[in-house]
Amino acid sequence: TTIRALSSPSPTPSTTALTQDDLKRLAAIKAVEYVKSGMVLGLGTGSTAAFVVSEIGSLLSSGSLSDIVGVPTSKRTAEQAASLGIPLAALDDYPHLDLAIDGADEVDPNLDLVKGRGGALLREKMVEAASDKFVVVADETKLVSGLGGSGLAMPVEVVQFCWKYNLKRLQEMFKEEGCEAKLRVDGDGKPYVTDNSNYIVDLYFTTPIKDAKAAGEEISDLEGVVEHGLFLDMATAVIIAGKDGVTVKAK
Ligand code: ABF
Repeated sequence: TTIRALSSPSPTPSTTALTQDDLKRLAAIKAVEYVKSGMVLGLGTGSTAAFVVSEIGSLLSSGSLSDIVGVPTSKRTAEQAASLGIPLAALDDYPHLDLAIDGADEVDPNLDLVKGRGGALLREKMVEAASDKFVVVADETKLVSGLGGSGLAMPVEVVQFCWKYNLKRLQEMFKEEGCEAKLRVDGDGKPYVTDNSNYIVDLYFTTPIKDAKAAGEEISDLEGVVEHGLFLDMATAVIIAGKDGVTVKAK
């Protein structure tokens, strides 16, 4: 069901067009309406999630929110939250969260997601799976008809040991989708290392994945694969900010 949320007063034609960052911030502001004092919150990773963390920090410092515990999904989110005075904890101490809010790279019509282009997919999936509610924030560019359809990366976190072996197995697994698998590297060409000391193999498809559920299970069965970026049947609501306002799609 799609509930048309109160959209922000649409800019008069004379105002400058909303930038992608404006849309991300609008989605973040809408998502923070789900946050209540006393909650244990999963804090997402990425530029849209960063707006959510910033909003929560502002509400805490203004006194509108209190008694929040944040469980971060990456070291960089932990740093941002700590700098804003958000009390932090880990799943070891808070195995049951009230709500997680995070971004996504792709959102399909069933509210299934591709996540992980920010490299934080393992901790994101652990935190979001431990949350009663998982609200996704995204701008309209993330909407796809089928996962993998954006032609951008679908990440798989793998152990460093024999990563080439797993890269080849992943590419072969999706040859029908025209898959090209690439080891993610950072700015100086060295392999990108996740917060969990693993590598990431990014899968690029020329056509959407036919059966995402089966694909997720097959990827997870590969020895040496730690986690993948298919977040299926996990989101409870997706907040999409577009040029004509903010829409909440709920399961
Ligand atoms: C994070 O949000 C990642 O899983 C995903 O890559 C990212 C989306 O980034 P952004 O909000 O910057 O587009 O959860």
